[in-house]
Amino acid sequence: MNEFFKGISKIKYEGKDSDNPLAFKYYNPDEVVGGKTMKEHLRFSVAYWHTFTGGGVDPFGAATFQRPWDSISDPMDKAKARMTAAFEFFEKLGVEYFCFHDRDIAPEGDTLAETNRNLDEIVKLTKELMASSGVKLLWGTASLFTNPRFVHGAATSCNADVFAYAAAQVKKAMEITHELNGVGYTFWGGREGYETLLNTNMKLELDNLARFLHMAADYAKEIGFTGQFYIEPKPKEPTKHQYDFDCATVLGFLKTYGLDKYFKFNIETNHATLAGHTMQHELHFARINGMLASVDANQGDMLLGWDTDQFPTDLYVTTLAMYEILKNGGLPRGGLNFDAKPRRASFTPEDMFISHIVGMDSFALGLKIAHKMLQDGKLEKFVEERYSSYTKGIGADIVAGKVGFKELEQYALSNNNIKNESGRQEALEALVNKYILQSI
Ligand code: XLS
Ligand code: NI
Ligand code: NI
Repeated sequence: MNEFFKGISKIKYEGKDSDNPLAFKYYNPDEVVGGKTMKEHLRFSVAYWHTFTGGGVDPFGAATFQRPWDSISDPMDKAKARMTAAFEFFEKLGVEYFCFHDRDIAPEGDTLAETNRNLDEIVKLTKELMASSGVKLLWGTASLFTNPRFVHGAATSCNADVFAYAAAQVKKAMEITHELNGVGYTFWGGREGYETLLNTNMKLELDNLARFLHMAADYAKEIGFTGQFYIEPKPKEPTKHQYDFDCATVLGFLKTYGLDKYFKFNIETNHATLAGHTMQHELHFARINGMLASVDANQGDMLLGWDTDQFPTDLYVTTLAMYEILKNGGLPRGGLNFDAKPRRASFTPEDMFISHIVGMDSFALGLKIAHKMLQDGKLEKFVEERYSSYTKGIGADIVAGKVGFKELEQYALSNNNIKNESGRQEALEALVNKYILQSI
């Protein structure tokens, strides 16, 4: 078979002293951490759109990425070459999962019927490549944002014909995800939001979004798709006000419309920071509400206000992310999907590998550090003690629902000596630094 990534062989674990950019320094797939292998914990996935479809365009310039399939001009031949190359990439990198949008993997035709035929042809090839490689689909999704028909949104478009088209597209994307045995299906509300209330019926748009998601849940049941449905929150870009702002907003929406039983979250680091949250905040909020299922593992640039989708390299972030993920019991119904792209100037095929390797190493190290933190239990113990007033006396009565305002007033009137303890933030930050530094 034609080799696309010539000169790059299977990426190996060489340990932390290796200088080889094409080797893992920390990610050792079969190494056991807390009873599970790293591979089982981390469930890495490659994002098809960034790694195989995207070319490195930005608002000021054309594609820069040099890819082995660049010279192929027929769109279907190119799509097939990309898919074949993708599996060579997955296998060489040692990643077990991938994710795609319908339009990443197959080109649009002149009609929806032709587009669906293109998709079927590529899905057939994908299925064969999955069978021979053992690589699995983490999730599928539909691009309801690239084509100009989605200029006013998809499920929240003012145009009912667009709503219908989007439904047909998601129906098909769910069918192919089901056929490829996807662990889940993602709903990222690409253009579900608005620019100005001067032209927007927000109530109808939100009601329609809920109607659309109910239809999706009904259809999943009809075709027997039991994979996890994820919603991926994002606060802005492309629209100014995206409806799925952050986990808390989306949970409120899901509960309002009786949808919370069908969905969990796919949380993206760069979206968390765009919403003014840390990634740990979003993961923690989702976890305590039983909604944490999957992660789009990337990072943003704190000086820029858009989704830069960089590979995750910040150990502080990966450590605290893995801390939440371990406390969640892992991501059994999801994974760590690198929704990330190399910088535009990192345009060689080697950069595709190097960027994933760095991301995988950063999460492997984060896993080891977080595991140590949890084993020692010092942070958890501190938090437990900080709230110990609720385990006895009046605190225990509050938690048990035994007292109301009258009893609490009585208590407060006779308690003239309130004493608070230090929150010790800096000491705890020093502790996290110590765990990180000792593990490197
Ligand atoms: C865009 C989103 C997108 C989703 C899948 O910002 O992250 O890539 O992950 O539609
Ligand atoms: Ni994403
Ligand atoms: Ni994103």
